[in-house]
Amino acid sequence: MENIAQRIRNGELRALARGISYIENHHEQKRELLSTLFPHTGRAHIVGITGSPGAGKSSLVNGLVKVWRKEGKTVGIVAVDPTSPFSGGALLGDRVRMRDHEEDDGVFIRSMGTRGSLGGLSEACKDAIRLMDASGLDVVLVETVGVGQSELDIMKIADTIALVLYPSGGDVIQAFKAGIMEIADVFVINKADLPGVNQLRGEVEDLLHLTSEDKDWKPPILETVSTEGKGMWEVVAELNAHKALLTQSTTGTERRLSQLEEEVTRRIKEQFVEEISPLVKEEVAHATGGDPYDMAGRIYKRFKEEKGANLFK
Ligand SMILES: Nc1nc2c(ncn2[C@@H]2O[C@H](COP(=O)(O)OP(=O)(O)OP(=O)(O)O)[C@@H](O)[C@H]2O)c(=O)[nH]1
Ligand SMILES: [Mg+2]
Repeated sequence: MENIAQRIRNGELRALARGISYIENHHEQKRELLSTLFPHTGRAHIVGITGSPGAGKSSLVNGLVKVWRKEGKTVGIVAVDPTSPFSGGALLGDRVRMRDHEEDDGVFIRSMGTRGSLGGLSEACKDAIRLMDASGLDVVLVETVGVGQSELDIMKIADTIALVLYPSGGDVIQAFKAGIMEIADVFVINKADLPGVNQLRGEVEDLLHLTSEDKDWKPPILETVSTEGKGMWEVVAELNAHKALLTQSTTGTERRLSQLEEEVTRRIKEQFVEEISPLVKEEVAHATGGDPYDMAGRIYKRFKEEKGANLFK
């Protein structure tokens, strides 16, 4: 364990790949590996790239990586596909679009799907990002498809979130409803070579007025043609500027603290649910009546009595 943790810290990509497999397969030493490496995290710039299917996220990622590489930074990419029964095609597509970086050992690419992942994709994803962070990669990009709840969870891991939209994609309202508009730090109108850019910009601006008041960061709206590499430097400049702001201001600390609070709360909940569920099963199976409110109250009371001072031990 010492060995693999040390090798990950040394930036060995093969060790990193193995460590991520430990996470996905719930290897018995997964927890120890994560605890060993946690003190060495917090350095990478974690960037979430989200947007509806086909918006051009992978093409954008490909273009952004080129710029970061020119700046001398190393980059890790997590391509997340929660719709994994069909992921074969999508991930293969990503691989094709990212082949520009195949030979580059300053770029590490990993795809993750829900298939086989027991503890939820966002957990596995977060842990994989931590390993990448600990391995010394400067930027870690997380690409997620769609704008649903699991994407939202995954995005909350990021320091900086970019929402990729495209003309006539019709996804602005959907993103707004899903709560992504509120958490996006940078808006990218990709496929700016297609008609309808100004209309889309207007829609985004209108909705932004509703969500962003008195914040110290005003989310920029940028235009790109990812397939031609247009607008990439500008996007990287804004993402870097956002990171710089997080580092300088208290916003970054607040963000990490609230992320930590959320994560710790969730882990406690998971542990609690695991411990109480046998009791719940038993009570429900033998229930002779009563409503769920009564049952929940009774079970909780019994749980506390039985566990006593040993709660959570
Ligand atoms: N015209 C135009 N097409 C683009 C642009 N960027 C990407 N595309 C095309 O849009 C399609 C989808 O691009 P991807 O980069 O795979 O999009 P994605 O958002 O990663 O797609 P999923 O991962 O499947 O959700 C591809 O056929 C790209 O060639 C662009 O700026 N202009
Ligand atoms: Mg993609």
